[in-house]
Amino acid sequence: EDIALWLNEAIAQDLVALAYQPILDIRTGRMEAVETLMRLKAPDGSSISPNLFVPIAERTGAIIELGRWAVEKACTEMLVENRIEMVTVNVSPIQLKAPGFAASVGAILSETGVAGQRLAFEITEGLDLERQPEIATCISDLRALGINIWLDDFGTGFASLSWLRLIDFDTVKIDRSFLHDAGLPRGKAMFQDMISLVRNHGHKILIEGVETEEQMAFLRKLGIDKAQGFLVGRPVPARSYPPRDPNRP
Ligand code: G
Ligand code: G
Ligand code: NA
Ligand code: MN
Repeated sequence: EDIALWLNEAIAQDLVALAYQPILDIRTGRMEAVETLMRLKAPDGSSISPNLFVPIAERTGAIIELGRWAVEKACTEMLVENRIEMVTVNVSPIQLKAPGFAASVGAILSETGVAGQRLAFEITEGLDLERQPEIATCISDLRALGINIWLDDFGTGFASLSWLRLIDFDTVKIDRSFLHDAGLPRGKAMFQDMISLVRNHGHKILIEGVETEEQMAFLRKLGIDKAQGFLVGRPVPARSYPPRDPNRP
């Protein structure tokens, strides 16, 4: 577990960076926001996927400082610079449970002068929310700062419906596996049922993993609010924004 050791050093050693993937507002055709995605450089120069290092950082607690750093960096390099109106940042439930997280975000907002409304935190359903009251408390503290709260990877966790019932998410991101399965007869019905469920609950809907024009036409027909995926744009560094073609960094 070499990774566990140098995750603590990654910020000081300048081994961590952020990439930003665009989110399209389907109706207006404008880039509504970008999602912040953490990148880690190994000492040998190769890149380590968050799928690998985030679970380790969650176990060791390093995610708390890495996550705080990501919020601050996204604020300074994207929002203060006015490269885009809004950014989303992935936030681990471990961060939401740690004392002082909302306060540390509040401090970043005051130091950078960024309005909380320009941030959305993407939360992945996972933990049993009903047994974790400190998470709901933290979420309401973040809301009091103006921060938008989005549900990420909807449909993959074991507690999807209880999260939807307990927290008033601004936007729900449907996990990309559902769009891919929508190409199959049974998958299509499931996809449309999920859309109805989320929409009837009053949340905006973002579909992830949009890769083809055919999928985008399908989403338009269903009246979906937002899309993200390789068709809209890949994750790229801050300096690629604003893009010359606003829909394609
Ligand atoms: O973009 P990529 O495939 O590398 O992202 C893989 C996974 O890692 C995604 O599920 C994404 O939500 C998650 N992830 C990316 N950046 C962060 C981060 O800063 N914090 C947390 N908790 N998860 C992240
Ligand atoms: O779990 P989360 O949705 O945050 O995952 C983000 C990850 O998904 C990133 O690693 C990103 O590179 C990847 N990703 C983004 N768009 C697409 C896409 O259109 N297709 C596929 N297969 N992966 C994507
Ligand atoms: Na995400
Ligand atoms: Mn996701």
